[in-house]
Amino acid sequence: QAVYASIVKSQEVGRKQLAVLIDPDRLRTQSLEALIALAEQGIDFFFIGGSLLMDEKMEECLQLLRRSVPQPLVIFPGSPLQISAQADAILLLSLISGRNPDLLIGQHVIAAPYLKASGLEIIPTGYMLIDGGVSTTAAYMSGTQPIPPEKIEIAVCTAMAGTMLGLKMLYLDAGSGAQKPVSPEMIAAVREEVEIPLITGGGIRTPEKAYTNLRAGADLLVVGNALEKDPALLIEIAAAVRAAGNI
Ligand code: 1GP
Repeated sequence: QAVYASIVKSQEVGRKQLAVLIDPDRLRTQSLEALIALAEQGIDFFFIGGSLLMDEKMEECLQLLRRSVPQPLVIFPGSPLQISAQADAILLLSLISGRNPDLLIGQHVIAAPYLKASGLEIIPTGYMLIDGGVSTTAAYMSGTQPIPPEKIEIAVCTAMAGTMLGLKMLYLDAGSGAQKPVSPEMIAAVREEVEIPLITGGGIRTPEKAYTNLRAGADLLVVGNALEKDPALLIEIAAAVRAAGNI
């Protein structure tokens, strides 16, 4: 349980963490190479996955990362097709903001024997999609309705229920490429009621937003699109992540 243990340990000491999301479908080799070259600049994890994978690029991507960077590789799966023993861990997502039984238990049943055989560290994660102002691939592909951003109390109760069901982390996601990231008000309200590690992401494009959402109570920030477009932004985002921690 090395990945989860490191997230919990960071949370305990108030250190904030950064995961760079690599979506194998979207990423140009150039950006991946640039990110690899900057990997020492404050990346804690690489997350790999996407709501829709069009070809075999995921394995290639994992191979390249495994050869090139020391950080743990964590699968953020869009489907059971994205299980690979080349990674270190997988977020076993339960889409608790939605009411699609397939993404609450169905796909997990299909995946279970593969997950067991893979030897991956499995981190049961309550996944909450929050409406980010544009229709995201995640919302469309999951056939679920994201939580409206102003319905903070629904997000809080969903998070509480996820915790009571025994999930180990919560991921508040506005969806990849969201216009509006999850609001600091929603993050703070969820933080107030639950103790497990909180991940947030979706539409984070500036160090200021990274800082605000971590200060609001998230422990781990995920950034994808913005770094794919401009890998050099990593330096500023990583500095904001460090600054948001207590140490
Ligand atoms: C999406 O939270 C991640 O699931 C990352 O989103 O690509 O918008 O940074 P972005």
